[in-house]
Amino acid sequence: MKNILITGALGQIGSELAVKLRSIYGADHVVTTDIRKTDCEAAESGPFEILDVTNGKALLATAKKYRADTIIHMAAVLSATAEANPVFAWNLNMGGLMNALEIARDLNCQFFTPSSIGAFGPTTPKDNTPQDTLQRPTTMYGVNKVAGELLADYYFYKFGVDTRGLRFPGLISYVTPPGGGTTDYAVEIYYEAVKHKRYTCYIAQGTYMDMMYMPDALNAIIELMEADPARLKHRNSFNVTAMSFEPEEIAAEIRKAIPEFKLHYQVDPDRQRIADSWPNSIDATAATEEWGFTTEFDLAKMTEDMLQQLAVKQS
Ligand code: AKB
Repeated sequence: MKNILITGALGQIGSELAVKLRSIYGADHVVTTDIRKTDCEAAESGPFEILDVTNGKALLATAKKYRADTIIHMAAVLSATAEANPVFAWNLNMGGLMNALEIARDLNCQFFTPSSIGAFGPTTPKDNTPQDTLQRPTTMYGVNKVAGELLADYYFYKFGVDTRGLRFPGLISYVTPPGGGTTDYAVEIYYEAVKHKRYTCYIAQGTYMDMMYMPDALNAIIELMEADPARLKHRNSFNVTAMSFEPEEIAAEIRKAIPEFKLHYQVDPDRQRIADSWPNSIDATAATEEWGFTTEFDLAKMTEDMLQQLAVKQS
């Protein structure tokens, strides 16, 4: 990775990844792009271009302009937004991915794009979900993710493009909030705990989903991209996770610092349906064996850091 182009770079993952990559590879070697500009470090700390990934010509021109040898393709909508707008999601998530893969092929770029626990469905084994298993998702987001995994593998087998990917769980961060996801409650709960000492959760009590703290997710992307290709039996995409919990467990952890914190429920049937179709917990053994995946943050350590950082941010 010498000259890196990130699409959707001002979103939840991209905005932090860009800053970290610039600190490693140099500010001028990471160009951030997004459909619109917002005031944030990822847009200000190095080159930034407005870019709609469904415009393949514009994407190619930007990749050429910055002599990209690596494309990190983040531009996509998340599960709840995709479910509300399935045609829009298909066009953006698949159209953008196809354009980005074609340019990676054309310019001989290494390529990363995230998949998700959303690539699994109700018929997938629910607990300790294996790396290689049944994937019949019942959401548009899941359909996009499975198709994206297959497409990225196809570009590797057919054209030799060095495609790599991770199946991310819910990602938790105090920097850029997520939007339109099913796991977003696990971020909102911290903001509300610090601000109002209470939270009304749209996901039902007892619903387990995998989660990971953003610093671990960023390390995982960089480690996978730097991994020796000879060790990779899989490419698109590796199961990765740091923890699995249900809302009461995160609330109990928050109460260690904010004892008066109250958790109520007002379940959103649409997002609950999505959550119910996903695994309770996934198995990341393949990632550990093939490129040394590890995590630093469990629920306790993440909660301590989130509450401290948000207290400063919201003061
Ligand atoms: C979502 O909830 O849609 C995402 C994901 C797990 O892919 N956070």
